[in-house]
Amino acid sequence: MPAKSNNAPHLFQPLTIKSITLRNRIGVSPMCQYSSEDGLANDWHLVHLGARAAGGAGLVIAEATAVSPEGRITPGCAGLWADRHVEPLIRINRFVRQQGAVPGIQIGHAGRKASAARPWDGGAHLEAEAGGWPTLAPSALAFGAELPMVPHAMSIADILRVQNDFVSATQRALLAGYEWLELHSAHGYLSHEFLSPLSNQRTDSYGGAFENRIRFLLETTEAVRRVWPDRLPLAVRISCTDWAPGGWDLEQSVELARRLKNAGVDLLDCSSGALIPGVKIPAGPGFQVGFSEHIRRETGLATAAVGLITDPAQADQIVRLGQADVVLLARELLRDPHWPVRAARALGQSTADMAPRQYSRAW
Ligand code: 531
Repeated sequence: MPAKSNNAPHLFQPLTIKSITLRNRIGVSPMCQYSSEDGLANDWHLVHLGARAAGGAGLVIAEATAVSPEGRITPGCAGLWADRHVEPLIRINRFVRQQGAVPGIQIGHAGRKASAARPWDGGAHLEAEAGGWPTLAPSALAFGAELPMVPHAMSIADILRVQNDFVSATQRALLAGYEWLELHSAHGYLSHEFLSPLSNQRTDSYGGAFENRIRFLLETTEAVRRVWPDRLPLAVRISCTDWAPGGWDLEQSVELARRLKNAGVDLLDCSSGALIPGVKIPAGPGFQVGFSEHIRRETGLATAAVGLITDPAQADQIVRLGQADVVLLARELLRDPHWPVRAARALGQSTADMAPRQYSRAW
């Protein structure tokens, strides 16, 4: 494909994956709000996600949502471990769709990084008396000094239970009206902990060789794909590198992407890092885009680029050059929910299908 031809897709070209069409290539990256009680969504989530849907994003992905109570990062994290979580999400997703965006959700399990205080309460591991709980991980290795709790090394029964939790959460996500599902296998949470030799020192079939370390994610993906309808996109977020010697890296990510593609994954969301503390990350504008570009080129799998994407021309170029199919913005969309409309104007594109008519006098 001639990546630089004038017909190349750009930021405001729709994207169809399976039966779902995004009105543009701009997605709201999943961002923890730490604002749930007992995992339930509330008015904060309606306003946070709704505002960004009204702001013109094509895809709005709800925050990392725990598949089990012990899989929450903090006591304020969202959850889908019980049927009662579904109803408030239905309302939010209806609103997101009414604004022309596709509602998505990221589901995950925080592994050894679970049971922490909310960031504004310091983010440290919680003692039991402060509402903390025992954590689970592939191996009994703590994250580090700032999250020192040693997790319980998962038994095979634990692994099967968590995989079943992913399946049940997927079924609830469907009932809640989500049209895009992302499995969280990045940022040092449970599934990433299985992938990386730095956190996975198991000697059974879930540790050691590459084939074994990817087993948890591949089996989970296959099980989820069986209940998540074929017509709906399934994405996986990975950390493409641990930025650490002896850790997970881009070469393994490429091979994993091939396996995930065969397992029915439609898009790989390419992030990096957060498995271990104290790592030097060369963060700068679009610093993870190269991972997305490489994996997309090597595997033919659709990708999303994320990380310090803030500028309309930069975002447009990522899509135009074939470095990613979708750009996911996080903090920039916190600063300005209307960034997509602003970007369209900056790039001389129509805002017709983006700016809400209630706000039309503003543009
Ligand atoms: C930290 C983070 C952001 C981007 C790259 C690496 C790490 N985030 C990760 C979030 C939780 C809040 C902190 C999740 O992935 C759930």
